[in-house]
Amino acid sequence: MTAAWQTSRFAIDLARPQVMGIVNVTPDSFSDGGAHASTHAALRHCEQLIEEGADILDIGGESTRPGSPAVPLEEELARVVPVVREAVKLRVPVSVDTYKPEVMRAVLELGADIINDIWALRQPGAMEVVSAHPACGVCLMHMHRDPQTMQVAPMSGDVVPAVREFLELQVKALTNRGVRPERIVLDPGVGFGKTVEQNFALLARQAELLGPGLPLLAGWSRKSSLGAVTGIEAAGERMVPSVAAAVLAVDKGAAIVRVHDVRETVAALAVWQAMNREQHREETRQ
Ligand code: YH5
Repeated sequence: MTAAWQTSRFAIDLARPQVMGIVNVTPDSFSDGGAHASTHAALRHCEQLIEEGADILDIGGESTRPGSPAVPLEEELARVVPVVREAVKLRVPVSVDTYKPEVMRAVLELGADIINDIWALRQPGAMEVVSAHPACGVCLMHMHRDPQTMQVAPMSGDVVPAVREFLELQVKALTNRGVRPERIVLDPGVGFGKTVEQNFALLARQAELLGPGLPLLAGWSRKSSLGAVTGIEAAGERMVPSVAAAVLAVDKGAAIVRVHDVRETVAALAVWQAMNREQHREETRQ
């Protein structure tokens, strides 16, 4: 018996760690040249990540960094829809990083497999869109406050039970609407309104989040907590700490890691798997 994540078209095998590759469709990451150029660049990036070993693509039209402005609906649709329309023709599951119900509806219509929502379906109408779909997968992430204010006043107290209880509530709300738990994955939301120490507490005690029995997704890639503990200020230079965090998250029970650096993460996880296989062999010996 091995777990799988049920999504629109794929039952994603969680017997080995899955690597979700990040695809940003934003004018700043794929400079000028207009909408067509950024679509083309994003699709090239999708193909590259698949070649590097990505198991899932995560396409997003809003770069959700602390303090970054929200993207208007029409702009997000214009960025994401043309990319998803083509990305679903590639051979891996397509996740879309959005919290807007209109974007969710549009991409599910195009055949997207997973809705990845930093708001955990708290925006009005989002629960309805996901529960109206017969099979799409969903990632529910914990976020304290909102992207504009989350780092102004981070969480206080013991974050681990708070994150767990929040996620449990969202799961209950969704399953009450008829969504099977096999479709749901949980995410502690690294960096979303937490201090550096709180983010690492969520890593150290990640096992406490496995209580609800749902798979965990962890997104440490390039985040500022990794900058804080390494002194690496440029996000683009945080590949090594990002890979380290991905391996640690998997070792602490994460089923999926969301990363920028797919090739390096896949290689690092091959080492973890070689160890893990032997650990299981040892455990089943009497
Ligand atoms: C996540 O953790 N994060 S968008 C700030 C950075 C680097 C990266 C420079 N969507 C997550 O990737 N979805 C985002 O510092 C997400 N889990 C899930 N499920 C933010 C991001 C980033 C922010």
